[in-house]
Amino acid sequence: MTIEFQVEGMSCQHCVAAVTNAIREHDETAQVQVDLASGRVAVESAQPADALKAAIDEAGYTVTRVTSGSAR
Ligand SMILES: [Cu+2]
Repeated sequence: MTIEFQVEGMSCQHCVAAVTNAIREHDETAQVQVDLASGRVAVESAQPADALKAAIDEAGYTVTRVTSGSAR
């Protein structure tokens, strides 16, 4: 399933890596795509959106919106 997060607080590639790693720590098989300019993080994962959101929160970033897409 593809889950899209709108994330606040990412300002550079370090933040992109931090968010990516936080998600990967939770699900090492997750595909993570971060668009720094828009703050959009697309995650391909079988994990529940809530758990992935919590991982992003714990990394110190704010998730303002979660959109779950259909399975690919
Ligand atoms: Cu940064």
